[in-house]
Amino acid sequence: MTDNQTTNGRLVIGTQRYSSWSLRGWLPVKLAKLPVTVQVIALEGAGQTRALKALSPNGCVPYLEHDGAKVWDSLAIADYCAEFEPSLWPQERAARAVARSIAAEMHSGFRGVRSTFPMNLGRVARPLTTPLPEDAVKDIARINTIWAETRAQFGQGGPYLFGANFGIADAMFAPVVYRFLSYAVPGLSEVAQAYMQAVIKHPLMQEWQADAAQEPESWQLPLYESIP
Ligand SMILES: N[C@@H](CCC(=O)N[C@@H](CS)C(=O)NCC(=O)O)C(=O)O
Repeated sequence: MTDNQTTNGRLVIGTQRYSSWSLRGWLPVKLAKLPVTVQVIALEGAGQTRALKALSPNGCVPYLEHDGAKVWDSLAIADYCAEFEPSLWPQERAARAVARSIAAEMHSGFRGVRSTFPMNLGRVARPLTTPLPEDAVKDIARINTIWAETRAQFGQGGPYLFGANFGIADAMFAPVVYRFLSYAVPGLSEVAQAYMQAVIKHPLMQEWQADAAQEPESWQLPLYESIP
């Protein structure tokens, strides 16, 4: 959105340092250039943010209001954005089927990675001091496979999962990239390393990181900052 454009709604997100689901919703909204203002709510941790409970239908972020439509849940927001910017999904049917499948797989799974490596943009390449739980190891292997297979089959035209366009599938995995880099997660292939570098260099990822760095220190939560 440019400064002289009229806004037509809002996207509510949580603390950018931590809120992985917010990042998944914010990226498609930005890519589709929906003219909405972004409202950031400080998360209280462990799903207990009181300000959110009365604000969005499911008490969670991301939450989008746009031109009379209300959309909650990151994947629903992504799909809503694709109505305005169809290139958020690959054009070709079989590629689009894979993109939808891996986006859904990310959205509904990978609890091992999520709970072991909470997103924290303030943590830089610092491995956990404890052994990785088995479910996290399994998730890492599966993500490695998804990235390798998708890049090999559909990625020839550029550095992202489906080539030159950073799309919804990339947006769904974007927080995973931050998590893997923050915790210097071991066992990632060269393809995965190259993909992660391409993702963090994307201008919108740089914008998100810059915004997160501006957040007040008082928004930081010991729950996430004290992970050894
Ligand atoms: N499945 C939802 C998950 C959303 C979610 O759990 N968001 C977290 C923040 S990352 C949240 O709003 N938690 C509620 C809270 O902090 O009170 C989605 O895809 O949007």
